[in-house]
Amino acid sequence: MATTEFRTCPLCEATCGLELTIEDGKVTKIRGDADDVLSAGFICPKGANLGALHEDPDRLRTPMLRNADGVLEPCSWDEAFELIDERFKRIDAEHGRQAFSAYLGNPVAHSLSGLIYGRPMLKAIGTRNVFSASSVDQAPKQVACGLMYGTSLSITIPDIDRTDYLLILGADPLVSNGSLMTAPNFRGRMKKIGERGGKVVVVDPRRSRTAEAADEHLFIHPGSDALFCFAIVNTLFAEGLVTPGDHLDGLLSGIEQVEAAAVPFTPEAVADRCGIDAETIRRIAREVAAAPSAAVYGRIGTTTQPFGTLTSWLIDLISILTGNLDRPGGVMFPKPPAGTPNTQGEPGSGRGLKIHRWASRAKERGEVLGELPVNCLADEILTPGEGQIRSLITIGGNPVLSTPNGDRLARALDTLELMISIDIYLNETSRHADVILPAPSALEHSHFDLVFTVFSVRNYANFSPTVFPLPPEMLDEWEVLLRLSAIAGGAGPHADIGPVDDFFALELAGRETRSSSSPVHGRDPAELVAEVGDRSGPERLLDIMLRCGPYGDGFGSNPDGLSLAKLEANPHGIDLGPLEPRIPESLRTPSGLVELAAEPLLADVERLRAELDSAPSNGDGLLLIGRRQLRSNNSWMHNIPKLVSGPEGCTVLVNPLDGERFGVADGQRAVLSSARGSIELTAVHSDAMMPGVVSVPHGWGHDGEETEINVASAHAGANVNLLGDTELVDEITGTAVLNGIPVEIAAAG
Ligand SMILES: Nc1nc2c(c(=O)[nH]1)N[C@H]1C(S)=C(S)[C@@H](COP(=O)(O)OP(=O)(O)OC[C@H]3O[C@@H](n4cnc5c(=O)[nH]c(N)nc54)[C@H](O)[C@@H]3O)O[C@H]1N2
Ligand SMILES: Nc1nc2c(c(=O)[nH]1)N[C@H]1C(S)=C(S)[C@@H](COP(=O)(O)OP(=O)(O)OC[C@H]3O[C@@H](n4cnc5c(=O)[nH]c(N)nc54)[C@H](O)[C@@H]3O)O[C@H]1N2
Ligand code: SF4
Ligand SMILES: [Mo]
Repeated sequence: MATTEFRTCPLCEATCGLELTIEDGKVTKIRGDADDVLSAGFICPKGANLGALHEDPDRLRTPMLRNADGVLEPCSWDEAFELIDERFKRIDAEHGRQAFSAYLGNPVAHSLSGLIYGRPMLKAIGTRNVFSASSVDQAPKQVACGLMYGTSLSITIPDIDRTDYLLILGADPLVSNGSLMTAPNFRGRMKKIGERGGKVVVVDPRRSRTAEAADEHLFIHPGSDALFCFAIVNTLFAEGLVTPGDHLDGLLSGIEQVEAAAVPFTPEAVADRCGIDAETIRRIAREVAAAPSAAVYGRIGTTTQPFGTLTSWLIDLISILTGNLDRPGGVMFPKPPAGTPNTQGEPGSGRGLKIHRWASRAKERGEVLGELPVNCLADEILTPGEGQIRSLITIGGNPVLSTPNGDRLARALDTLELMISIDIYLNETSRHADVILPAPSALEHSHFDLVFTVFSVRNYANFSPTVFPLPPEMLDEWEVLLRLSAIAGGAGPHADIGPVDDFFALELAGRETRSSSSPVHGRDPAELVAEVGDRSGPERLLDIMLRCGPYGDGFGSNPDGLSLAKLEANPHGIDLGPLEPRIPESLRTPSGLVELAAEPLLADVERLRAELDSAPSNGDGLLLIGRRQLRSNNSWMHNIPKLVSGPEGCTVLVNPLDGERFGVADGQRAVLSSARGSIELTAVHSDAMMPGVVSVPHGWGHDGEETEINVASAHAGANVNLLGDTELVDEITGTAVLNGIPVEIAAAG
């Protein structure tokens, strides 16, 4: 008999609602859930293959342990945890806690278990050597926004459903389905901007799918967005177009410093470096200022470049100076149901974002967001001396493919005394582990988007219960993380995790009851924990967060409010309305103001100014940029036959003029090389590329060696990150430069 289940897709930030048809314990059909409060039936090819991912025969279903011959083979959970415990103790005794490290990959952001139990595990280990995908991704945006608004999750989100003007830099949401902007069916939402008489402009060195659908597209030289944005800011001041709006009266600090800093960046001064003429830059500035409402949005093309943090800052400055911060149609702060640092505590009581509180040992790269940039991980492992990293745990990460110079990192991983991977595959990274702990399939655990409700264009809440029961031989990811926490805490490999979990629940409830702004202030934490009943694990903690959150039932004080039970009764989610103005209530800077000219940002402006006097980074040569592909998910999902056999492959897109210039024909095999390495792949001529720029997607290069991803290995592609350079970073955050890498191209053979 067929049954229907509703579930949020955990694969990307769009968080689409899916309708699953289940027959005889198998998913026989997946389509978009037409009643989903946010996605209203939208789905992409990846979401439609969630069943295939569940069924994938290569997906790990037992732990794996490296045997005496160095080969990974299946083992029991006890054997896995016993080995970890033994090595953990040995490394700890000999070298202390700073010898341990962790890499948290992209899927952690989509995992309730990972989000709730990952950090406590890191705390139990007690190392500062924490790395994550943030430093090959959005850390610059989080730092820029954190310095301006007070917390690393104070990210402004374009209110695209009401805006009259959307300026997009370095993002291709029609393919990526949006990032730091949860907005399923971006194409539909974008079309409505036009129907309202609005305009969409895309700034990108490639005429992306989004640029194709926009009203206007401007080619820009890779890495020059900070200059372009500064020239817009310069124009706004020069032409008297700075009007932040009455609603921000008395709430902005540093506007004079911004004006002074912008002086050298006239449209004329930046035009050549950007490849955009001065008059066009002025026109865009005037259009943004004149639009009834406007939102400026930048994504991966603007963060993973040498001035990622400055670009992110300038993008917000344009919105602020044109009166578009915190008002409908501009950029706004969502109010997520489980709360965030900017819904908790008293406004005006913020401590602000601190950065560079410590530095990595070997490369001396500064801490941001409590982490170190993954760019220095290999050096921190390979450089001998006090504090050398000797152990790594990866959680849902494949840094060998996703980070620059992954080949060197791979060699470093083989020198570790203990490497653990929590993953669903034996792949390019996990093959270096001593122990692989399998995570269940997405359909074998419940789901709630703690992170993406913070970045959504509409406030909403949606909970997905488990579709298939966890197989008896499996542990859930939170149980694995708790077992590892117990080992790090000295409780050994067989610890009963129940009491530890109870302790977490009590601790969370206690934080609420102690907080003067919480609806449960002053109550007994044990009473709250008792009230959430016999739930355990992340669901129990989620229930507490929801009930104490901004829409919560407050454990009785607001009886119609949210609880997990209420979400369970609403399988298509609950709409919590459009974004609403949240300033000053959301600000957590020490001053209680929006800090337009935070010191670390201003300090980096001189480096940008020096760009005006220097030659472009690769003269007449080529610059390499990346792109997303509809049927890929970073470095994985290439093992799903229906996705990988589609029309997209791992190719280098080259402007026909460059093809001719360098003797590389359309469809020909080409060698692409940088100062760090070279790869061979098929060249495709495309006038969508700006001349002088080539594009290669990341996440490929499945060489098949000692991995068990057989479909992916048959569609290997090349690893573009072999061309990356761990020395090329955004100075403030240490985030890797993935866009704008100097390269050469030649016909292969
Ligand atoms: N050149 C270049 N490099 C890039 C980028 C780029 O634009 N250009 N983009 C960067 C960005 S934005 C990001 S976010 C990173 C992503 O890079 P990573 O953080 O490495 O993440 P993924 O590549 O998504 O790899 C995810 C890993 O998690 C495993 N996995 C999948 N589902 C689960 C699960 O439910 N549980 C667990 N435990 N594991 C799971 C997969 O098998 C895979 O090994 O790549 C970055 N690398
Ligand atoms: N299908 C699919 N969806 C995904 C992913 C995936 O792998 N596949 N990955 C997910 C992840 S982890 C993330 S972080 C998001 C990323 O989401 P997006 O940022 O929307 O992803 P991209 O398609 O890489 O878009 C980046 C754009 O920046 C452009 N670009 C490159 N360099 C520059 C530059 O210097 N200046 C400007 N202005 N533009 C530049 C590129 O040409 C490209 O069009 O996507 C998510 N969604
Ligand atoms: S757009 Fe993202 S969330 Fe929606 S179905 Fe596709 S992968 Fe899933
Ligand atoms: Mo990402």
